[in-house]
Amino acid sequence: MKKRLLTGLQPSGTLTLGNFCGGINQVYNYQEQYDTFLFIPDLHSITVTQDPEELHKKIKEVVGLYLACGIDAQKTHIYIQSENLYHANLSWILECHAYFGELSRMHQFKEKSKNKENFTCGLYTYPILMASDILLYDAQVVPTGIDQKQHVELARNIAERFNNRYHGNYFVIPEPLIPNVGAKIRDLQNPEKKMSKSTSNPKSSIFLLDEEKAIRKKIMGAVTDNDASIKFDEENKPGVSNLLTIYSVLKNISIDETVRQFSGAGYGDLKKEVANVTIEKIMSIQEKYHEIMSSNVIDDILDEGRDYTVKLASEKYETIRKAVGLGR
Ligand code: AQP
Repeated sequence: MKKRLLTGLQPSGTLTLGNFCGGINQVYNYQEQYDTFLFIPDLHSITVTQDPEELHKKIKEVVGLYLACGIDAQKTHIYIQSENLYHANLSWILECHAYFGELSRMHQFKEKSKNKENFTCGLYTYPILMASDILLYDAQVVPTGIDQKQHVELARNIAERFNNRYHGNYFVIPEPLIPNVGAKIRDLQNPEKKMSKSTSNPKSSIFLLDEEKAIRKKIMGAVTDNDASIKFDEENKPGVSNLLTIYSVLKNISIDETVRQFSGAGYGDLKKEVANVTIEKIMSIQEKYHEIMSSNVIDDILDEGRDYTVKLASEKYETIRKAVGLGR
């Protein structure tokens, strides 16, 4: 039997090149090998304020982009988190088995709540909902960028704690699957940070629905350094290393090979080539995306995904509910 793999990308904005490299591209590469679950974590996206109409649109946009990036709905279960009530139900039970202290250590929460007077409780408990998403389906493998690794570790801790407390193998212990290259695509304007879809500076991120001209402009304007030598050194040369990483992922070649290809070149040449491969990739995604969005396939795929996963989730939830002693 194939191992089960699960991941999702929030509809909190248009997906970025970072989401592609750390998320969708991995699912694309693994969808033959694993029993694959790819969902739209819409409940996660309301941990920060969203415009309801915009969110509604983004949910289908994300599905369209999954398919346009090569995710095959015949092999992958694609579904919307909020259409399956068991995600939030199990999340509550897990919340009662997670500790305030461990949640307070989550980097993403610290980052997203920094300098804010007010943030939601959902932003704080987000990793427990993520644990629920994973544990509900006994997922063994969770492909993710480096930013979400800590959340998968929390899911493991909660699962182990639960299994020990109730003396059984109730939950499978999941493993994060981090790509060797592309686990952290960096912000083009501030390469210390990761690229994000909800950035306040559109020059920082390449969006999968950006126009060709905008992509070229953003890459040509990417922050590098004054050293003028093309080397892969994430600590001292994060901007240049980021461009090399993007090239390496999109060309599907190693970092060493990428560095070799650019030996003796200047930053301008590197940026031009990175812009070319990025445009080529994104334009081909967009061509498929527009075809998909003008067809009627999305609703059928989502209905099928919902029906399949609700059945699985209900069985798991019943087992967990009984283990805890809830209900009659
Ligand atoms: N910059 C990145 N480099 C590599 N992988 C990344 N991921 C996100 N950013 C990068 C991976 O994409 C998947 C989906 O992430 P998400 O949408 O659930 O949430 P996120 O990690 O919070 O992504 P964003 O783009 O930064 O969204 P916002 O701005 O809404 O917070 C995950 O596998 C993640 O690791």
